[in-house]
Amino acid sequence: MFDSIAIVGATGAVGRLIRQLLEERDFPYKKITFLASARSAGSTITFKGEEHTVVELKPEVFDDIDLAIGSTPDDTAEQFVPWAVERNCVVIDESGFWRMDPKVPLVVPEVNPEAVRDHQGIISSPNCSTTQMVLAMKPLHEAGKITRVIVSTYQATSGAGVKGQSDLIEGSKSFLAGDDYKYEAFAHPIAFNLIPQIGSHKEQGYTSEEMKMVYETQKIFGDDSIKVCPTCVRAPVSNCHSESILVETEKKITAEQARELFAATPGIKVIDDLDTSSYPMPKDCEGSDDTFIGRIREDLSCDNGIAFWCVSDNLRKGAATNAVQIAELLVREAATV
Ligand code: A2P
Ligand code: 11C
Repeated sequence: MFDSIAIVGATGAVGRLIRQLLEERDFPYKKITFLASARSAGSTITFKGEEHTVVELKPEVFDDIDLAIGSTPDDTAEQFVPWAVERNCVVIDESGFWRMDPKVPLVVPEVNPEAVRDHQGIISSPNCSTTQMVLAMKPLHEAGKITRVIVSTYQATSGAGVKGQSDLIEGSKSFLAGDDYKYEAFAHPIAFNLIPQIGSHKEQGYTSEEMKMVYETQKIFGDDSIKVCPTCVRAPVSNCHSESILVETEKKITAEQARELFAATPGIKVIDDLDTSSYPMPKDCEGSDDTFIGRIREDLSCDNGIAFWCVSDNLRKGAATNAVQIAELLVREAATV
């Protein structure tokens, strides 16, 4: 039990969802503080029927906070996390800044809950495109040991924040009206288009988003021998990332076995009947904390391959839900010590 908790970045899109989830899931605490930049300090947030004033993020605010859940830009997380940890406040951080630090566990509670036990004050939550993929990989890895993954993503514009959303909506309206539109979040029009680049050029022709999928996956499974070949694509979809995933395993897994393994995994729902055109689609998965899997089939090009389609709400399980689940895991761990 943490007496005093805080949301850092409480005014943001993910911060708003974290608030909603803490309320929905009745997360235990005695005091809650909402932190954001000087821009929003002094504004009010209504939470559980009470008005709270947003407080500016500064080192001293962590003097009496035990647990902070942060969803801020990377440079803000780089700065505030040490302020909190120095004051014995545990931080669950959504940003990309701390994820690959060897001292920081990177956790998806259904996949590697044991990793939180070694934390030294900071626990990171993975990138949204990694989280849904590792959750889907987990039962297949346990059953057949995954050696290789080929993944192509179809990522929603909400992954690029509020500006990504307005680019999709306003860009689409302008496209249909034949007007010009100046895109802010994307280098190319996203309306009626696909953009095969998310993030900057990182290494060997792969983007930063793609390399997150490689390194974060290996860290979460504690296994650098898992080879991941990603292609990340921005799609004109408002919310929910979709992924076409092909995994190769040491031990053969049939499509039927894979279907059963997925169905038995907490956090996964299977929708898979091609004859009735039943499969997960972003429009149906929005607002759910689950990760949805369909189109499960054996690879025609190699002996031990399983191909499937995976959709998840990138703002929920991809961000806010995973962070709140890590907080719940910490509470359960503390109760068993
Ligand atoms: P603010 O609303 O005051 O800018 P989003 O990803 O939806 O843009 O949200 C980012 C969150 O991180 C917001 O709550 C934002 O607060 C917060 N944030 C951004 N920059 C800073 C900063 N320099 N210090 C504190 N909070 C920040
Ligand atoms: C996107 N996945 O869809 C990104 C957003 O490392 O947490 C989240 C980036 C991150 O653009």
